[in-house]
Amino acid sequence: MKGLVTKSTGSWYQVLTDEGKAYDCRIKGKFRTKDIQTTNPVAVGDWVEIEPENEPNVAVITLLHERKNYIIRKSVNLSKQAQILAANLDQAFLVVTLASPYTSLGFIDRFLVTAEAYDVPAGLIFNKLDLFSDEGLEILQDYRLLYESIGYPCFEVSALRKTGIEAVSAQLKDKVTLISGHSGVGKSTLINAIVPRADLRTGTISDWSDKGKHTTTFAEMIGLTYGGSIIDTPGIRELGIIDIEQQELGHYFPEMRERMHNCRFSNCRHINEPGCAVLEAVEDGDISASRYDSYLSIYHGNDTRS
Ligand SMILES: Nc1nc2c(ncn2[C@@H]2O[C@H](COP(=O)(O)OP(=O)(O)OP(=O)(O)O)[C@@H](O)[C@H]2O)c(=O)[nH]1
Ligand SMILES: [Mg+2]
Ligand SMILES: [Zn+2]
Repeated sequence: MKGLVTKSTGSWYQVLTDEGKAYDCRIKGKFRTKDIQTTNPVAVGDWVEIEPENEPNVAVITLLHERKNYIIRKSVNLSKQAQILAANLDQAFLVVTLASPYTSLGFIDRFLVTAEAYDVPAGLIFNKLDLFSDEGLEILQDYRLLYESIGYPCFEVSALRKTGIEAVSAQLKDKVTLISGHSGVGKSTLINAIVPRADLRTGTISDWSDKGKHTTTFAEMIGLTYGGSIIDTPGIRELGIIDIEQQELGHYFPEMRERMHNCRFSNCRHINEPGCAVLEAVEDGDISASRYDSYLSIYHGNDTRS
């Protein structure tokens, strides 16, 4: 029987079959993702084959269907291991807050690079607008201009006050969407604002001051009545990038990608080469210094800082 993985706790998976029946499943056998060692062989969004067990609504996952794409990150402690956040995505949004907690530009860029590398269209949702000072709103406009000019859709919301929600909802129609971001940025609060019946557990005020505390502990897919689905995930503290060669990194920065064919050398690393079109654009301010800093940071392997 074919089914869709809608929830994953790490050891148990909830699988929804085409007939709309939900099964609690365990995995049987070995599942591999290319040559990458993953902590979770099966992820939310995966299509799998299941075989029902003797108990009602219990089954085993026997086969993993090929993925269209996925978002993956290096595990924080086990450097050889990777974690698949979700699979078969139409788009991925990073929920960003500029205070409580702070999301750095480096973190945003690592998320966008990962999405580019794994062929998932990405965008940014700036949350907690109700907390922004005038100065904060100005910084926000700078960020928004920067990322929209590169081609990433940006949204501004207050999940708590339920402002700006309609525009996000419209963007989700008929698509499978991953929601990611640091713990406490308001991912579950936002999804509750979009889908009230989801009734996801959200943090209390004291929770987010402690970045180590996660309110959401497993990934879960929630269907939208108007078509499509949205995936809530546990907060991530660090976003380690795996599996990207230094030589291909520039391709995952769209503003570099569109200029690098003008570099004098075809194997230009865009670091100190003469006639580098990317460096020229950085000097002219056509490529933002923060984006270029992120490029250098990932290039040199300083890629796990939050
Ligand atoms: N002021 C304000 N607070 C918000 C907003 N959205 C969420 N919060 C608060 O931020 C805290 C964390 O919200 P959650 O939705 O649990 O955050 P999360 O991103 O799901 O966190 P994890 O599940 O730990 O990854 C809660 O206290 C929310 O009430 C907002 O728009 N404005
Ligand atoms: Mg949550
Ligand atoms: Zn170059």
